[in-house]
Amino acid sequence: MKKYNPKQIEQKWHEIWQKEQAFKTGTDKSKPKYYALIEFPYPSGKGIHVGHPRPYTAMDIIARKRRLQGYNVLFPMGWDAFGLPTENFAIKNKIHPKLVTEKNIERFKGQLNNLGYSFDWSREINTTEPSYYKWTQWIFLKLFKKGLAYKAEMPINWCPSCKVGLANEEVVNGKCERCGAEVVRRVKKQWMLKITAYADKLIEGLNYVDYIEKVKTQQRNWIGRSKGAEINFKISETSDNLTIFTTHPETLFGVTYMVISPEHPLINKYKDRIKNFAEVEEYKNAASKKSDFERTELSKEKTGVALKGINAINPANSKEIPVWISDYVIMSYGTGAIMAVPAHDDRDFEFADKFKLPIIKVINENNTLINSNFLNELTSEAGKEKIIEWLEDKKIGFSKINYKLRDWVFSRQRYWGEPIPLVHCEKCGWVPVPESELPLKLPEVSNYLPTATGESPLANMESWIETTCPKCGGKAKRETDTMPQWAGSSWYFLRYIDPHNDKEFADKEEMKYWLPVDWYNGGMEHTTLHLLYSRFWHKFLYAEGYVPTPEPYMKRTSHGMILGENNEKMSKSRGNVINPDDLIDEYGADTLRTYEMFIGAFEQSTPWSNNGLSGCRKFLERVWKLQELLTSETNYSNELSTEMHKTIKKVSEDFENLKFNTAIAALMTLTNKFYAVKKITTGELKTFLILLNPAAPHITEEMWELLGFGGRLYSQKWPAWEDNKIKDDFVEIAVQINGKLKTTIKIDTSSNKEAVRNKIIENSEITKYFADKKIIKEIYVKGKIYNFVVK
Ligand code: ANZ
Ligand code: ZN
Repeated sequence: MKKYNPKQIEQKWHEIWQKEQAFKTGTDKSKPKYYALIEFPYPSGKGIHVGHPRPYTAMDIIARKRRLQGYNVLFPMGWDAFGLPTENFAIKNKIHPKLVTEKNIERFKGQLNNLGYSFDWSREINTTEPSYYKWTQWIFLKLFKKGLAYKAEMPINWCPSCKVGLANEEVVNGKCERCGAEVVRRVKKQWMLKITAYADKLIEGLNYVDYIEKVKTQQRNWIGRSKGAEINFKISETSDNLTIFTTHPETLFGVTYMVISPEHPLINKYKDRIKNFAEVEEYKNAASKKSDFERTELSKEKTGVALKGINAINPANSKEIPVWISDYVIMSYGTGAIMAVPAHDDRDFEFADKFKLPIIKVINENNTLINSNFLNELTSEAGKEKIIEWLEDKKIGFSKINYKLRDWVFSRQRYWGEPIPLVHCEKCGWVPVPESELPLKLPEVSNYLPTATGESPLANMESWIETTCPKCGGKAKRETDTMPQWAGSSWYFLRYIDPHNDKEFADKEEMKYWLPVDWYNGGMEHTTLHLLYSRFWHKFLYAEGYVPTPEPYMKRTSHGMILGENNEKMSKSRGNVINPDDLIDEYGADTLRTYEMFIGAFEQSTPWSNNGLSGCRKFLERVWKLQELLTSETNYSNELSTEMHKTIKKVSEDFENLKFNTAIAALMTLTNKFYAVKKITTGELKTFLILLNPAAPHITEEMWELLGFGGRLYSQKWPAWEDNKIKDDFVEIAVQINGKLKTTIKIDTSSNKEAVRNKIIENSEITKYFADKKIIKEIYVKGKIYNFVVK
C-alpha cells in the first residue's frame, strides 16, 4: 500500500475538480436548491489566518453534503474589497489601491484553493469592480429617490488620524476601530440613510427567521425600541418649550431639574440670557472631545454646568426648576434633553447627589405612585397611561416610541469607495446621475490622501467635479464623498445569484429560485452592523418589488473564535499567531479542516492545540490504512450494521446542527470499531468515505478512486439510515418506591420483567428500602418505570 501523501493527493484533486467543474452551481430547476453563504472576506495584505477556515470549512461541509443529497447548491465566494487598510497601504507605498487589491485577492484565493473549498468560482464577485458597484450605486439612487438618503449636518465621530468620519459602530470604546486613535465629535454635512424608517420591520422580521437566539437578541437591543412620551416644558420668561423624551412620564411630579446635551441648539439661542456663558462654552468644548460611549457610561463621574438665567416649568405642578447641561445626555437620542428624576433614575441620582439638587420620591416600594397629586395611589403602569392622557389632553405631550438605532452615516471622505452618484446644481439641488450613466467610475487620482480639510481626495479633481446638471443642463458639481465599506456587502448575496447580468442586479426568476439564503454563517461582530444593514437594504428592495422575499437570510449562525494555545486572542503582539500555510504544508489541508471542525463546539471560542492537530493527522492515517482491512463483501457486516446506521444518522444530523465536532468524533469511533473487528466491508468503507468527505474531501476522493469504487465520490449519493436498524441496546428505567423516584438503572432492552426485577433487587441502593418492608404491589411499564408499593 502507498503511503498517505496529502501534498500530492490534494494538489491532484484540486486540478481534477477544477477541470471537471465539479462544484459548478446546478441549473436544473426541477431539483431542490440550497444556498449556503459565508461572509466574504476583506482581502487584507495579511492573507487568511487560522480563524478563517473554521466557518469556511463548516459551510463547505454543508455545501458538499447537500450536493451529495441531490440539491442544486449555490456556494459562492467573493471579495469585500473597498476599505481603509488597502487605501492606507496604497497611500504609504504610493501604489494604486486597485493593484493592492488584485495582489491581495490572488494571495487569498490561492490560500482558499489550497484548503479545497468547493466554491463555484465562476460566480466570484468583487465589490470594487465597476460592473459590481454599478448596482451598489443603482440601489443607492433608488433609496435617494424614495427619500431614504438625505444630507444632514451631523455631529459625527471624527478620527483625527484617519481624517475620516466614522459610523457609531466603527467606534470601539471611544477609539477608532481601524487605527485606535481617540475619536472626537465634529459637525459635518453627511449623506445619511434612513434605516430608522425600517426599525419596526427589522424587529418584526426576526419572528420569521431561524437565527441563533443571541443574534436575534443583539439585533433587537441594537434597534432598541422604547415606548414613552415626549413632554414640553415651558422655558420661563420665554415662549419657547424644551421638549424631552422619557420612558417614565408617570414620574413627572418627581422632576427636580432638567438636563440638556452640550450640543443642544437652545444654548446658542439663549447666549445672551445665559449669565455664565463662558463656563458653558468651556464645558461644551470638553464634551466634544468625548465619544457617546464614554459619555453615557454609567460608572463615569458626573459633570455639568447650570445654565444660569434659564429655568423651566414643570407642567404638572407649575414649579420652576433649573436647567443644566451635562455630557451624560447625548444629542443623538430622543430630543437631546431630559427631565431629571433623581429618585428613580441612577444617573440623575448621581448627578443630583453631586450638585446638591433636590430629590423627590414619587414611587414607593409597592410600585405605587406617591407625592403625585392626581396620580397618587395608581400603579406606575396605570399612572403612565393616565399622565399620557392628561398630557395629550392639554397638548403638552404625547406618547412616543424611540429607537436607539440611528440613521446610517453613509458618507466617507476617502478615495477607495464607491462614488456617490449625485451632482449638486445651484438651481435644482441634489440631482441623481442618470441610471444609464452608471457605473460612475472612480477617477484616477495621483494622491489618495484626504485633503487637509478632511474632504475626500476626489475634492481635488476639478475636471471630475465640474459637470452639468442632468436636469437643467446648467453647471453642477459632483458629490466627492464615497460610500462606506458596508455598502457593497449589503446586497452581495443577491449578485451571486446572477453575477454577470448587465441589465439587472439579478434576474427575477433566478432570485425566485435561490432566495432566501438558506444558511448564512458569519462573525458575531457583524450582527449589529452588516447583518442589520443588509436586512435593511433587502427589505427596501422588497418593498419596491425588486426582490421576491421579505428577508434575505433564513438561518444565521455564528462561529466562535480560535484562540492562541495560551487561550488568548491571537495577535502578532502576543506572539501566538498560527499560520495556516505552514500547517497545510506540514499536515495537509484535510488535517487542518478536520481539526478545525473537531477543535470544539462550533459556537464557542476554543484555544488552538498542536497536539489536537497531530491527533487529526493520525486519524486520517488510520482512515488511509482501512484499505488493509477491506473485504469484498458489499453489505454492512452483522457486527457493525447497527453502528453504521447510527453513525449515518448522527453525522447527517450533527452537521446540520452546528455539531461538527461530535460528527467527527463519531467517525473516529466508527474507525476504531473497524479496527476492533479487524475488517471493513466494501459497503462500509463506501459509506464511511462519503460521510467523511465533506470534512476531508481529498483523502476520501483519492481512496474512492484507488479502490476502484467507480465514478467520483463528489457525484455519489449521501447514505440513508434506517431507523429500525438503530435499536438501542440499553435503556434507562426509573425505579420508584411508593411513587417516588429512587434511582435509575440501565437494562438490556431484551430483558423481561423477571430479569429487570432481579437487577433492581440486587441493587445496593435499593435493598435498604425493602428492609423490614413488605412488597404489596409491583407495576412495570416496559422500558420506562418499575414501581414498587411497599408497606
Ligand atoms: C425620566 C426618567 C425617570 C427616566 C426614570 C428613566 C427613569 P431608554 O430606555 O434607553 O429609551 N434619556 C432620554 N433621552 C436621553 C438622552 N438624549 N441622553 C441620555 N439619556 C436620555 O432610556 C430613556 C430614558 O433615558 C429616558 O427616560 C430619560 O430618562 C433618559 F425613573 O426620563 B427617563
Ligand atoms: Zn439643475
